[in-house]
Amino acid sequence: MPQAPASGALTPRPEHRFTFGLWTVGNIGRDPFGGPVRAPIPARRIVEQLAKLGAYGVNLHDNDLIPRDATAAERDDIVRDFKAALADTGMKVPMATTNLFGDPVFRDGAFTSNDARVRAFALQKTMRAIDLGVELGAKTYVFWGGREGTDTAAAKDPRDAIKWFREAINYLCEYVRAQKYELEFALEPKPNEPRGDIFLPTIGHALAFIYTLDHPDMVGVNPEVAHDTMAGLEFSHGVGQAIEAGKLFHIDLNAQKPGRFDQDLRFGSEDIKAAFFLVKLLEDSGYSGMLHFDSHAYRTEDEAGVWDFAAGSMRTYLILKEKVARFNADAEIQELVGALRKRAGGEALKFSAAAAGLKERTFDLHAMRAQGYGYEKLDQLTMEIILGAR
Ligand code: GLT
Ligand code: MN
Ligand code: MN
Repeated sequence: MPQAPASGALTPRPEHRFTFGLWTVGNIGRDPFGGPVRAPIPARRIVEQLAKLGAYGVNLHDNDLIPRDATAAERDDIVRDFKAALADTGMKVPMATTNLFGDPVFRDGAFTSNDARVRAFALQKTMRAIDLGVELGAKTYVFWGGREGTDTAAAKDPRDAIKWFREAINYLCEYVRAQKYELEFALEPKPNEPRGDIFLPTIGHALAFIYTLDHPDMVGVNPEVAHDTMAGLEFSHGVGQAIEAGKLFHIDLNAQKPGRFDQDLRFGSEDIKAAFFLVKLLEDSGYSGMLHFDSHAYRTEDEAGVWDFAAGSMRTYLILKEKVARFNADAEIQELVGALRKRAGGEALKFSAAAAGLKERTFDLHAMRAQGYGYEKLDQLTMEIILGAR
């Protein structure tokens, strides 16, 4: 008989490393067809409420905390109050980022704008936001290039855009080094929205770009469930490739139906099987970075619904983590998995001129063609774990 998870296992705690953005729980429900439906929640209340729910920390864009037109004195007051809220609750700011998409100046992009002055201004804004992030304790700095793209391919030669993007990231790596900050960069891919087409649209594009930088060791990725799902991709494959390359610096968890606008739904609320295998990958690989929920409550919700959304995001992760443990401990499943591993073999196919015997080897193609793999059974057993029947 299935057993209930150990008491407390589904209760979020700081050691689980769950984080939210100020902009996520603070989302006021604006969309292209309607204005806000919720009042902004003051930053202090967000910090206190997330701490109460068991989160580890809160992330922010410069302008989530500090209005665009704030004076230096206003900035300092806001930062002081925010730091006090962090100190009172023990909450951390592990990640920070720059808003390079809201201001009309970025309508043609920031690092890839066709206007050289805009590109320079984007660097200035980012350096200041990096200073703020570091002041708050951030160790990871995210770059989501929402406006880095085109609405018409007539606008830009993509080769120029990539060169400008590289120039900007190289510049900022040098800035971090010069300041002796302990900060890593994480590029966040997205295929489209708000631009018709965005540069570095997938995890693979971002990874390839990283190796062309002056300091590739400083830069990794921050993939998001919704963004790969929008592109019809299997998210866990991209995440797996990033982990294998040592480049998963951060992750944005949420949910999404394919073929739609960026929904940023509560983690696990769509495609529960994909969510299960994502949690399995993160847990089995020993990923030790932040588990950031980049999502927001349905537009139908009031503030109570926002906190239901936040609590639900963390609880679903923990439920799936418990299911993963059950999968890993299930004797029948492990027998199938063990047989597959045995078949996969340990020896790597490595070419050497001396051992050129492979060209002459005889294969039992008849048997190899006839064999089945047993995935129907394995998948069904997995589904039974997910559905609570095992
Ligand atoms: C924005 C976007 C997200 C990014 C955030 C970081 S901002 O909400 O939709 O995917 O992660 O800039
Ligand atoms: Mn998103
Ligand atoms: Mn995101």
